[in-house]
Amino acid sequence: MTTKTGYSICSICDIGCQVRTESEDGRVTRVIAHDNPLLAKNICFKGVAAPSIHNAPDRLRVPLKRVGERGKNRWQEISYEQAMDEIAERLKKVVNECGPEGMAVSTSGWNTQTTQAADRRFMNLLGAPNWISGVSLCAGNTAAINRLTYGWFPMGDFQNTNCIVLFGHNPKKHSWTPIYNMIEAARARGAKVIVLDPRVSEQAEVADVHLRLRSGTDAAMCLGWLKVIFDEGLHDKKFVAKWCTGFDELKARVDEYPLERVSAITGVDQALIAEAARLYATADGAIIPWTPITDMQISSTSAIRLHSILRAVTGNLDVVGGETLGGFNPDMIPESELALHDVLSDDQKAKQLGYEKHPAYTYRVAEMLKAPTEKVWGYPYADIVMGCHMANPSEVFRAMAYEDPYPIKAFFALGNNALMSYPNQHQIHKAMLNQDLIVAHELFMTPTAMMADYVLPGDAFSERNHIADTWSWTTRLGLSQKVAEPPEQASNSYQFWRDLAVRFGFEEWFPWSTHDEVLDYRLSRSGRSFSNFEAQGFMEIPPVRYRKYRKTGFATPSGKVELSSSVLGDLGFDPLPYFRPGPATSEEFPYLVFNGVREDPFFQTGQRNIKELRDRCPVPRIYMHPDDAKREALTDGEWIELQTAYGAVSAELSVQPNMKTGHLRVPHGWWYPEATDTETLAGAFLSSDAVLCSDDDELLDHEQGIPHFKGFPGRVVKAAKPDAIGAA
Ligand SMILES: Nc1nc2c(c(=O)[nH]1)N[C@H]1C(S)=C(S)[C@@H](COP(=O)(O)OP(=O)(O)OC[C@H]3O[C@@H](n4cnc5c(=O)[nH]c(N)nc54)[C@H](O)[C@@H]3O)O[C@H]1N2
Ligand SMILES: Nc1nc2c(c(=O)[nH]1)N[C@H]1C(S)=C(S)[C@@H](COP(=O)(O)OP(=O)(O)OC[C@H]3O[C@@H](n4cnc5c(=O)[nH]c(N)nc54)[C@H](O)[C@@H]3O)O[C@H]1N2
Ligand code: SF4
Ligand SMILES: [Mo]
Repeated sequence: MTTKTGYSICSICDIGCQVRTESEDGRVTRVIAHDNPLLAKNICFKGVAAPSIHNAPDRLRVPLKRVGERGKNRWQEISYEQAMDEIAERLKKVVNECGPEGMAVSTSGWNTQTTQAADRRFMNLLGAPNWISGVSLCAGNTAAINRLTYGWFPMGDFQNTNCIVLFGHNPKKHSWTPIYNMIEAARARGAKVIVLDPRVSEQAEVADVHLRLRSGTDAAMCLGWLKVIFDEGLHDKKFVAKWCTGFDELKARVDEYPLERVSAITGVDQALIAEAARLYATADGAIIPWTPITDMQISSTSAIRLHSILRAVTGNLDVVGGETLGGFNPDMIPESELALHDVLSDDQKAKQLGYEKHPAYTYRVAEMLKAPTEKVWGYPYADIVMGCHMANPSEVFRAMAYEDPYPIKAFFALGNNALMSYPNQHQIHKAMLNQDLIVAHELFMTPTAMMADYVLPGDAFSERNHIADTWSWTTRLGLSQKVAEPPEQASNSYQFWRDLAVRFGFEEWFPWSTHDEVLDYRLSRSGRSFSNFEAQGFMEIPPVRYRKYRKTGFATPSGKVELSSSVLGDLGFDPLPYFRPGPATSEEFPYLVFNGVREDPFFQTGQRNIKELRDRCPVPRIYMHPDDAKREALTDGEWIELQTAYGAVSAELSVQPNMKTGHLRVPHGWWYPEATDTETLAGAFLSSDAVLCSDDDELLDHEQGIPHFKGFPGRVVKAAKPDAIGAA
């Protein structure tokens, strides 16, 4: 028997813990804690379950070609080579008929790990601008908006901070474990924690200050904090005077938000708002860690900008205990370079959907930030958290469904359950039905894969080498080693794009014939290869350098922190942050619904097919306060339907005293792999939050085109458990 042990970057969820992985005869057998005591706690039960996931009996092992009607789950097994030949031919036909903009790609990249920007590289060579990603709703868009204020996306210094502000963000022991551990450690050192959450979440329960704001009102709350900070002179006046532009304009805007108004919008007591603002501003080292909550609101751009403005005006930027602007790791060639963004012509960039109406993370802004980005960070483009210059997903699905403003006829989903991972699932479904070619690259037969023409099996993290670079968010590099063998016909995502590129005559642009060769290339600037890296250790963290802007300025057009954004102003948007309310509740839809509260056993739409995880949470649950349940005559544990003007979700009712009255929580990502019913696509139309929200332009964040998932109107009714769900 051959046994192997290696370091792995777990990709079951996107926080990427480094763990130890063991295999026997090419099959992964165990995932265990790190051998370094500082990292040993960074593991959760999903990571431990990775062998069950990677060895699952329903794991895809052979390329499949659709034989039945689209979405009916009938397949023929074919070889990888045949699949790639046919995909290339069909894509060429689409490109001939529609132009390269007639192709769209959706990926998250968290889990496939291995793309190395080969998707962007291929698309840029082809002239295809319509790349979208789940990071449009999660961190990628935060990165793009942070760049407008100070040119990078900072990371909090958890080790040294005195105050942590969690805008809803609720890491738990089995949900983003490393962040949970860092918060616990900071708390143990005496750091204060402020939580803003409508619910008494796990983090709120132990917080120093808990602001139970109404869902969807974060931007107003931040404006209230700034009002207190400016009125009481708690801002860092020297830093503001020397390094910020637009202070007077910002102050005038903030004056429009006296605490009476902020309290009326958020539902939080004025004194408590002021207490929290003072605690944050006077902490001598405070952080607002990234949160997905403000990534998914109608005022998303303003809310993200307000976080960045709070960091800057309180002097927490690039200082010990505050938030550091990392820049690129000089030892690793960044994806920003590998992507070849300069090869895509200006004309094709301008065809990127979203460019006109919702440009904040499209190429349009990337071009505006090119010169300062190159000056400060050494590269013209900064792909931070993969995002920053992508198309607007809603516009892409509209073009796929209605061929407006032009047709998109080929769609690729790699490691991304696209059908359920954006707003307006009905439109995405319609979009998929109108395609000439859909390719899914997956570990399992998801609802998205069921809609494909070709389903290609991917490899899993135990089956490949990798160096995780946190997608340029930080400068840390982590080692991941292959200990197991992938299924024979499986590919990693780099291989997929390279094999397609070769079929398009782009071989000279892809001189690295395997993923391992790309890793060697990416390390070559430090004179090393992958094997040198693994021989040296499991992780590299370059020393942090503070206040780098003193030498370089900030990577914005003015070189300063732009409290009033010149880029937003030049694009015709309000350059100052503001609060915009979400759609109002009514007699018909009296509750404010928010999605999220991630379930410990699953990552997003995944793992419902893994028994040991599903047993921990067999069905989706909607949370409601006991007073609301009483009024609706509903009892804990019965099946209900949550309805909005756009769709409905079936789930079990969970009556919870820690909910805020008038609010409902709907989980994300539920489908039922055990359901054989293709009418609902294995239950994808029974309990998915993606059916609940519209993505009509007037309901999107103006600047980015982001939907409002936190605080939209809905109601609940009694309903039978849907038959398709079966015995689970
Ligand atoms: N409606 C709605 N949409 C959302 C959200 C929401 O709350 N509601 N949340 C947003 C957020 S926060 C995020 S982070 C994104 C997440 O969006 P995604 O990153 O797409 O997350 P998943 O739903 O887990 O889908 C990932 C898929 O990749 C597959 N996979 C896993 N590992 C590999 C691999 O190594 N190779 C390949 N080829 N495939 C692999 C899994 O089987 C799974 O089907 O969704 C966003 N979209
Ligand atoms: N086990 C597990 N862990 C995960 C994931 C997973 O799928 N499973 N997903 C990972 C990913 S990709 C992400 S993005 C994170 C997401 O996880 P979190 O950052 O924790 O975010 P959510 O789970 O969406 O919601 C967190 C809190 O936000 C509150 N909330 C709802 N609406 C609002 C609002 O409008 N304002 C404020 N301030 N608070 C509000 C909710 O009450 C809830 O307590 O989790 C990560 N961790
Ligand atoms: S928190 Fe769990 S699932 Fe996520 S990377 Fe760490 S071990 Fe893996
Ligand atoms: Mo996320």
